[in-house]
Amino acid sequence: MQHEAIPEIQAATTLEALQTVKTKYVGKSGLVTRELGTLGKLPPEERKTRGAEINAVRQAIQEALDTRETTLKREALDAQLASEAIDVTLPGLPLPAGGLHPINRVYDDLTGIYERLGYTVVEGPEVEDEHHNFEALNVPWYHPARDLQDTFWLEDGRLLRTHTSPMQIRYMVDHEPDLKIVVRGKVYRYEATDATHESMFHQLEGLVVGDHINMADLKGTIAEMARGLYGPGAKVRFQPSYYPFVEPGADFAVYWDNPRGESKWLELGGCGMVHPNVFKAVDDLREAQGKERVYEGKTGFAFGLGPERIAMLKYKIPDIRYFYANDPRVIGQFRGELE
Ligand code: YSA
Repeated sequence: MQHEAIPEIQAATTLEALQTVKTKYVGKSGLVTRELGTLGKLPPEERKTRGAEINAVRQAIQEALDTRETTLKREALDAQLASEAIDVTLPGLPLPAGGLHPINRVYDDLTGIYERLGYTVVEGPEVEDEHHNFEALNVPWYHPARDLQDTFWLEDGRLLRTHTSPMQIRYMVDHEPDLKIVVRGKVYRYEATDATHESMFHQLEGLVVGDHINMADLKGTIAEMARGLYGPGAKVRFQPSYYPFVEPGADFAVYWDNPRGESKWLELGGCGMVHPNVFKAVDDLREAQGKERVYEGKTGFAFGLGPERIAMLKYKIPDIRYFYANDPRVIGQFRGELE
C-alpha cells in the first residue's frame, strides 16, 4: 500500500489534490484506517505484529504527506510573491495635471493689475441681507432689481447677492478711509440664461475712498486696467449711465484688437462717483456699532465688471454656460498650464 501511496503523494501538484490522496489512505474511511479496523478479527498472536506493520505504513504515508504539503505551500507562496513583486525601477504612472479655470485666470490677471496699483483684494458673503445688497446702496424699494423676478430670495428674508457692491458697505463699516479695494466673488440673478447671461456669474468690484477723489482718477484707473489687460494701445470709452449708488454714473467699454486682427468696443461694466447717500448709510451702520462717523464728506469712486465677458473673448468661448457645465472637454483645454 505504501508503494502505491508514496508516488501518488509525489504526483499531487496542488494542496487540493494532496488532500484527496490523504483522504484515500489515512482519512476516516481510508485504506489504512480500514486495514487497522480488521485487526480485531485476527488471532491475538498475529494482531500485535500486524498492528505494528500497519502503523509503520501509516506513519510513512503521513510523513510523506507532511513533507509534500510543506513543499506545495512553499511553492504556492513563492508563486504569489513572484506575481506580486514590485519593480521599483519602473517609471511612475503619469498623474493628469489640473489647470486653472478660465475665470480664475482672468481674475488673477485683474487682481494682479490692481495689486500693483496698491489695492487690497477682498471677498465677502454670497448670502446677503436686503439692507447691504440694496438699501444701503441707495437702491430704492421700487427699483426693478428688488423684484422677485431678479433676485433669489431665501425663506428667511435674506437673498443671494445680486452684485458684489454690498461688499463696499461691509468693508467701509469695518475700515476707515483712505482705502482702495477690489472684491472678487460669485453673484446670482434670477434670470433666463442665454449665451451671454448666467444665473450665477462673477464680478470684480472696485472701491476707492479718500479726499478729493474725482472722475479723472476713476477714468485713469479704468484706463490702466485696460492697458494691463490689452496692452499699451488699449483705449477706454465712458458713457453716462444710471446706478443708484453712484452720481454721476457711467458704463465703460474697452477698445481692443482681438486675435483675428479686428478692433472692437467691449462693454465691460459700470462705474461712478460714490453717492453721498451710500457714505451716509455706512456712517449710520458704523454708529449703530458704536464706531465713529468718518465717511460723510469723503469722496470716492467705484466700479463693477463681469470677468466672464473678458474670458469669453480671450479664450474664444462662444457661450457663457460652458464655464459652469462641468464638461471636461471645455475645462480640460486649460489643463497643465498652471502659471
Ligand atoms: C456699477 C457702478 C459701481 O459704482 C459699482 C458697481 C457697478 C456694477 C453694478 N453693481 C452691476 O452689477 N451692474 S450690472 O448689472 O450691469 O453688472 C455688471 C457686469 O456684470 C455687466 O457689465 C456684465 O459684464 C456682468 N453681468 C451682468 N449680468 C450678467 C453678467 N454676466 C453674466 N451673466 C449675467 N446674467
